[in-house]
Amino acid sequence: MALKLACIPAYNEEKTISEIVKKCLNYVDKVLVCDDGSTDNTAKLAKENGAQVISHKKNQGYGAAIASLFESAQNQNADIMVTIDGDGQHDPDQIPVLMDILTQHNVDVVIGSRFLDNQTSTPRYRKHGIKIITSAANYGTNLPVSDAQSGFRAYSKNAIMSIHPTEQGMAVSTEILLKISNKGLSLAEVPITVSYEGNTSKQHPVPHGIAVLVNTLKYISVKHPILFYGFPGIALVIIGSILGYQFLDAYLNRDLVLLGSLMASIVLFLAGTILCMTSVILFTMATLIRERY
Ligand SMILES: Nc1nc2c(ncn2[C@@H]2O[C@H](COP(=O)(O)OP(=O)(O)O)[C@@H](O)[C@H]2O)c(=O)[nH]1
Ligand SMILES: [Mg+2]
Repeated sequence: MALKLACIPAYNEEKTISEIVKKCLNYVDKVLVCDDGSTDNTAKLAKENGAQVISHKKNQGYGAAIASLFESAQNQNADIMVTIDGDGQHDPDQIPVLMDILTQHNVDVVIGSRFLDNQTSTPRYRKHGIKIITSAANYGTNLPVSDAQSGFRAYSKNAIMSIHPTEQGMAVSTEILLKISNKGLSLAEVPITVSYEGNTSKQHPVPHGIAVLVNTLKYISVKHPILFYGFPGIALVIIGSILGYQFLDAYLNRDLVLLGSLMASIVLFLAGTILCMTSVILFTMATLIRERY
């Protein structure tokens, strides 16, 4: 029989975890909760309500929790894994919607999106932030998803076995998308609702959004090193050369020492060269890694 798991990353979610575990058990064989170093009763309540609990001694972040859940699903040889947040923002009653698409249409990953159908009124600042991160992720992965930051996802056995996340923070959502793209796994999105009532976030959205965006760019820059490092590097080398020429011209023809131009020229030339070398190294590494896997 196919083993269906619901996997919940949870950090201090004692208010909501019991209800979510109970509801998830209506749709899956087993619920795994990754208690990510909670200092409240999350682990105890999750166990009491029938979940298997994986505990991190210290808080490590959403991505680390997702990685532990993937590892456990792999060890248990799970056939389907649904990840769902522990703070009550996602509705476990929508688990069958994701699982049905997975099994009936034979896709590897189904993402629950809050922006398809617009059933959810996401706060404006959040919506814009998520859209920017999603555009960056789409650019890097070539996957046209509408909600790259959704934690409500379903994975097939093939996806469970081939994805090994490493990113500790929220950018793990982008990292997984990149792995889906690199491994040629199939992907679908379905509309879901997300509740924004009560305390739905552990971090302030602005620094949090910026951190996720920077990390997302990190993944994409590795995939497109020439664009991210090579072209800016060449531009800096050219500007540095122009300034160097200016300095030499003034020195040789007008007996002027343009110290500013000389300094700027050296700095830009060096920075440009470093960027160009970075792009070549990353490009070579990315090619080697692609060949290996
Ligand atoms: N922020 C955060 N969430 C974690 C962590 N570890 C596990 N989680 C869980 O990941 C889910 C999503 O986190 P949340 O802060 O609600 O993210 P947001 O709703 O996207 O702003 C929740 O179920 C958290 O309990 C962690 O270290 N930080
Ligand atoms: Mg939340």
